[in-house]
Amino acid sequence: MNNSQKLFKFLRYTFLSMVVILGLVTIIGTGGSSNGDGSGNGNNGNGGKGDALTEGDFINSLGMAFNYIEPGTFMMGSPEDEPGRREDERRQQEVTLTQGYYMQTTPVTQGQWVAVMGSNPSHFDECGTDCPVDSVSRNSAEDFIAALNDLEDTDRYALPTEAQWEYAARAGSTTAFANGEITETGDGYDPVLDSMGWYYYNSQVDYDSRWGAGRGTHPVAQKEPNAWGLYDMHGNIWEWVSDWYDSGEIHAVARGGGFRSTARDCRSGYRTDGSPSARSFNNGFRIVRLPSD
Ligand SMILES: [Ca+2]
Repeated sequence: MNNSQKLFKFLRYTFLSMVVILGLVTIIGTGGSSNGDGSGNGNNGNGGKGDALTEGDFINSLGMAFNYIEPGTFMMGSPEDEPGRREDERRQQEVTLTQGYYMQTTPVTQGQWVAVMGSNPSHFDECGTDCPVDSVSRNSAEDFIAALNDLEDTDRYALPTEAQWEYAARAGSTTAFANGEITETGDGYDPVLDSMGWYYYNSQVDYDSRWGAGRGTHPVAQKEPNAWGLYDMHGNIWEWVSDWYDSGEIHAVARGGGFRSTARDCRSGYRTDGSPSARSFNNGFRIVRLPSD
């Protein structure tokens, strides 16, 4: 064995040791969390936000956090008598998800987008790297997912289906919001939503939003998570899902409401639509990772 072979062997050994060490750190780092309470301490000041962005049942190579959502059955859509319900919402129906999946705990952030795509399309770039990426069309969200799949040499990342999104948003609840009923159907203060989401009433910002009324997006995971440890499902940024709004494949569905939505449009059952090529500062997304077969 010559010197360069020795050096190669040494480097390989060092590298493998580091992999083992990193693996142990990863196991220790996530061993304490489980579905539902993995992010339960995520709301106590500066430490909270960092935890929410780095803790979950699955952490990918970029540090994106996901919680495992078990298979199950739920009532999709809102009941006819839910206050604030709109006519274009679908009739309530029982939906069974036969396969579990990993749901990203927050919307895709500007920092995560830049790490994959190289530049930041966001209107609210002054909000910062932990704010949701905005001004992404559904088509460009698909481009991000394709690039992330390439990056990790997998095909398991996808947009959530509309059913996957709503099942995760409800987190076992049957009320308008994951943690209770809606009480404000105008443009005022809704105390239940206020605890979980940024919406028209509470979304004023300190940075220059370059938009009327001084409202904009906020860093993710500052409000309370739902029972399954998911943040910002209600409000902050509308989230593209993979479904089409109608059978014509013209308009794509977005869910959850955003920083300029009134409370009624942030309900778990509400759906809106847009052209899949349209970029709007209202729209972002989060992703799922499908488990191996
Ligand atoms: Ca949202």
